[in-house]
Amino acid sequence: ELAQVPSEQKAAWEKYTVPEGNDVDSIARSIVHHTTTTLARTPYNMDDFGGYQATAHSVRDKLIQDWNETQQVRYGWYHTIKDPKRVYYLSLEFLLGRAMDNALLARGLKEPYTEATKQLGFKIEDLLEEERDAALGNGGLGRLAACYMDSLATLDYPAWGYGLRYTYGIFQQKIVDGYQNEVPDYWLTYDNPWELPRLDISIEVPFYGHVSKYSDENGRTRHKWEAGEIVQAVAYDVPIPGFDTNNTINIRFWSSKPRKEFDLAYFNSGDYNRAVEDQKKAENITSVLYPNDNHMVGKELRLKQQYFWVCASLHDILRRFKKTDRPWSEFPDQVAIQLNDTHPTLAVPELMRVLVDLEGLEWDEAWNITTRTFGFTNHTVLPEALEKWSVPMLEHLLPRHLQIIFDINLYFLQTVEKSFPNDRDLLATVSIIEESQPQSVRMAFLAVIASHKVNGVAALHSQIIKDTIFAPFIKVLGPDRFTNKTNGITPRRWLHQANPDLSNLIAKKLGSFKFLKELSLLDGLSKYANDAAFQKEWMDIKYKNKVRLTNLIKERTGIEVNPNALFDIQVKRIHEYKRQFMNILGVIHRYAKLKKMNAAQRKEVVPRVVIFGGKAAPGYYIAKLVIKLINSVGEKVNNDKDIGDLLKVVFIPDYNVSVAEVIIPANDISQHISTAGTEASGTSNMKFVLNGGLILGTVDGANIEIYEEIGDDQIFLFGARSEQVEDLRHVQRYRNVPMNPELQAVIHLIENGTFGEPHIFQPLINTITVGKDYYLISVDFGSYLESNDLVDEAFKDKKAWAQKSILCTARMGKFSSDRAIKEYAEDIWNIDVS
Ligand code: GFP
Ligand code: GFP
Repeated sequence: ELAQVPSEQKAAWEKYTVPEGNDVDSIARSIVHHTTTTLARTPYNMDDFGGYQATAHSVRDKLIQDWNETQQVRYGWYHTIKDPKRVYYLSLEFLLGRAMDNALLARGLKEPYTEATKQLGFKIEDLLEEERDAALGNGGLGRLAACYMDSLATLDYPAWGYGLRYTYGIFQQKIVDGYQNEVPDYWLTYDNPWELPRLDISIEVPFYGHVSKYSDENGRTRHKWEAGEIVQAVAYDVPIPGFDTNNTINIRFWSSKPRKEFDLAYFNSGDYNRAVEDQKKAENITSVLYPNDNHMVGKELRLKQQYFWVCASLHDILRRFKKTDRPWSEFPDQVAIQLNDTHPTLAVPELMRVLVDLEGLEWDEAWNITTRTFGFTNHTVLPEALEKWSVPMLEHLLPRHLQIIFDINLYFLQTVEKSFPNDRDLLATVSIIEESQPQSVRMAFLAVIASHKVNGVAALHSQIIKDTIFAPFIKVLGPDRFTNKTNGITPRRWLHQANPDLSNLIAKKLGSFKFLKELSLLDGLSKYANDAAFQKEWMDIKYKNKVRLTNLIKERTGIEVNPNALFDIQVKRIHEYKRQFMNILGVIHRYAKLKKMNAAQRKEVVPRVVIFGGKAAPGYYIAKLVIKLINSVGEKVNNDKDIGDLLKVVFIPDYNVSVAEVIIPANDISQHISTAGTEASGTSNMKFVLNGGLILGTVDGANIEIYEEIGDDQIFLFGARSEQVEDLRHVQRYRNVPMNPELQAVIHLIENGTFGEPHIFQPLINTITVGKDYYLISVDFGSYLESNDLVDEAFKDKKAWAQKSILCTARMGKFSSDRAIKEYAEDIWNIDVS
């Protein structure tokens, strides 16, 4: 219970609340103060890391002040003027990257901090480099969550994120002998200044045990879950500053801790070791982020993570709601909860359990509240990614939740039966329970049934989910439940922070930095696209960014590349559906072609640097072979003196958010070449184009909407269309279609040992041999090569290319995450800005 400060002491509180200044002197003072107190160091034993830490603590102080202001004065219920409806974004991944530069830019404090640190003998760029990425995510889904938090804060929405504080983030990737090795990412080695431990906020999370029935005073049958194990969830808050506003929102990350009380049974029986063991087991729950991208693992520990997180988050939300004494029926008017993928779907039975078992509501009322509260975002249609939990495992870990899921299913199927009598097949197709051996729970179906809105992440993807995985639900629930929310990215990090020179140039041209909060203003650049002087300024910055990447490549791989070459980039998780394999096969084709050319022909060639980056899931054998192949091809090509700068192949190790910030601004072209219909959206495509790059891509995900905005002179689209894919697969499979001859020739080069021991790559080659090729590389290879030639041709015309580059940036207004978040706020969450 928080008490108001009595009026006598209020004066004292006010007197001693002296806000710190934002001038250089005050900033330098606070850095020195943190050096000598927080770090207990002195100028005599300082280094860049210490400088970073002290500066970070100084910035953190400012964020906390804004955080308090936002949470307590603006939204905090007891001080407040308003008690607005809030949105809670539940995401098992938040790929935040570094915080310091972001915070400085958000608060407009980069300049005084640069000066203050300079006076103390540091270079701010060096200090920023000392920060370790917060890498609590795999790829697109986690980075999307981070962009959305940035927009929610910037647009002044009352929002919170809830996640898990993994002790180990996504592994660090080392390349040894061309192969990926994984190193654990123990990112909390040093103190993390960007989180506020709130050890007082802790929630008990039950597991296992059994359910008993009893009659309440009204003679109603009620259920009581008696847990077999209880783990403590402790809160760590990470402030998320809005850009050019003091609004600072929060992500609450939960960490598992042993319960405060020892298990008395063990203690009394004198089994001290056993008691300690159990305590340690509790800490395991949040120790590691599962490194599987688009692949479901049926491990009990993963299920435990999900429930642990959902239970703690929901109880925190419910506690906050209960402070106002509103009736339960108003819960959905105060609270919107977004399920980021199916990972948090256990929140559905958990809310039902609280409302029915603990609060004594009738089932129907509880269900009504539940469905009005939740929204669900689907991010993939890949079957191997769709979560299904085995019924026996659920029953063991969460016996009451399983009962509730069965009841939800029963009532749902009853309503379906009423509307569609005698349609047994329909009942089986929409059932939450899959009649597999053992039975399993289809989490996506549960999420669809329990949410008032279900959305995909790009127009094509939202259509595909309606046509395929959720098609029967259109019939049963009606089309209105389904909607599209095309993804977006924050221009603050992906333009202003990653590409400061370009951001400054744009501001100079447009007269202000307003475009960073209203991205469609970029359109104002279009009229200069043809202006020779502006083109020069624009391309000079591109060149500078390419030099910056050239240095990073040299430093991380030892490879020297020429910044005048065309930089062709594909960075993302390594996955068969994303077809990095096709890219490297295309590179081999290019190499073979170059080798056959005479000197005169080579003169006409556009030199190209093909850049890859991305992690493969540790158990994903084929994806890891793709990495090996890229490195083997690079080894051969890069050392071929005869070819020189005409072609270079680079694999940048340990791709992460901060590396992306260097890579993306340096692109001339980026590749987004998934088999049509497999990449739900993609978001890096948006980042590359925003930074003045063209796209080489398939007619998939958000590529299509980018094409609609930037026009076909700025994008090279190729390949099969999604509506053809199924037929093509069938044909490939059963008709013995011969492999594309150019592809055949490339495979031959691998098999004859041009790139080292061929047997290593056999399993990879087998994935595309006749009768297989699920991702249709052979089908698309011809048009892929043609598009690559078109790219070369276009790049030769420097002036036209500069114009295209400017138009790319100018036309990206739609892809701001601000636009996406406003759509969610209006159509799904029904929340207002504060
Ligand atoms: C409470 C108070 C807030 C305070 C936070 C700190 O919020 O003013 O900033 O605790 O955790 F109301 P709730 O989490 O209870 O909303
Ligand atoms: C998934 C999808 C992407 C999509 C993101 C964000 O990404 O197409 O852009 O979610 O919606 F596959 P990953 O988490 O799998 O990278």
